[in-house]
Amino acid sequence: MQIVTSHTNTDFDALASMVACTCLYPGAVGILPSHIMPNVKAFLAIHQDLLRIRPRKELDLEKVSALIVVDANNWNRLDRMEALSTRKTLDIICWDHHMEGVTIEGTREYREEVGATITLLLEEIVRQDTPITPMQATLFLLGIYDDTGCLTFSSATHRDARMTAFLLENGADLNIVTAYLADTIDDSHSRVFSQMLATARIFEMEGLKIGICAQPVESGLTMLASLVSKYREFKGMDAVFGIFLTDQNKSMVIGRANPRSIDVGLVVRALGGGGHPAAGSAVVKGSDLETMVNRVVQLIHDAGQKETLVREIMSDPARFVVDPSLTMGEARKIMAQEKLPALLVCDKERFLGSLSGETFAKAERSGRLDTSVKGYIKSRISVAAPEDTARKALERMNRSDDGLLPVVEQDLLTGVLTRGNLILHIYDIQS
Ligand SMILES: [Mn+2]
Repeated sequence: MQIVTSHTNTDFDALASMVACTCLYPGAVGILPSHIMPNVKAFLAIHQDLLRIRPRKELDLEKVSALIVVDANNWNRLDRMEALSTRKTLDIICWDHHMEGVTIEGTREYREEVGATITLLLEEIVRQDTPITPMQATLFLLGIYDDTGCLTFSSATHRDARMTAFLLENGADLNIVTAYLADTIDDSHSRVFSQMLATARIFEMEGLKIGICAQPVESGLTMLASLVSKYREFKGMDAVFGIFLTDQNKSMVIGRANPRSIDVGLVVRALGGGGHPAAGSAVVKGSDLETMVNRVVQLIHDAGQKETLVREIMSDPARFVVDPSLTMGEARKIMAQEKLPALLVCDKERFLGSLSGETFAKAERSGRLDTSVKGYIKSRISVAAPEDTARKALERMNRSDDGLLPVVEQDLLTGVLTRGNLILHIYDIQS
């Protein structure tokens, strides 16, 4: 008998991947681990008869001739399958997206870094043109959404998104998907969350509100990243780091931040993990909670020091600059020709202020385009200094009507910060 199984605490990605295998491998029977996530249990309560899946307790290991393992790479994570690990002739196929800590060695391995294991199986379903029902499409979409936070986690890839489109084309029902995803937080998550609320350490750093939540959690508990995100939203923090001790000497560090605050990626990369300015995580071995908290706090301070400064991202202001001797008509022509959002008026290098499109419209309405720009210069405007942080400049930009910030140092115009500069910075694109 060929069986397909997955990890205990079975989540939707695991269940979806098992069911996909029953489509791809005719005759394969899904073996459901004894402990499954509550929302998966709720789904099965209605759908189980439609799926080729049996509970673990009905399985006789002696009868197993071939094994397919999905969404798991370690014998410890399966439900009492160790006896198979030493069976020499057993054919093992692995479909998985966990790259670290592999102990199950397959005869054939399909292990790739995508957001959900079901994505890899769906690509195979598309290749083989295997038909799927709308009910299966719905379950498969639950698998992708459950593992990728509805495609919002940084682990999500374009491949997961492409398979999401394929499932929607094949009748996946979003009403059912949301109904089952809504239940993904259970009692153990509530306990972790209350603990976060009660024990988090909160501190301020250069005007940023930062929280650190450190606690032991039961191993295998998923959704910790969502709890960190929820906590940050709930408390209105700029950045939050969750440090979760998952067993004796392993902790998971998860960071979530407003992209305009500190760079989470810098912190988690220093711990051997990965991520982006707004989200990232790392698994650290061999440290107790207190040591980890101190390390993370230190790294947050270091990351604060490495903030991008205005002078590193600003542009040369030359094309925005006009002389105060011009008339409004002449200045307006330059602005239109160069397609600029505003002009900066400088007497030599001394910055006097700006001229906006609105000002020109006003001058035109009153028939005063032939008068000097001097009377129209707006001097009370938002500016930035070269040593300001890009984060501070972003806030200033919210208050700028012109969509640009003159960079001024001791009355002299040294640069200009445009929306383009800030976009390149936020999206971390090298210009
Ligand atoms: Mn998974």
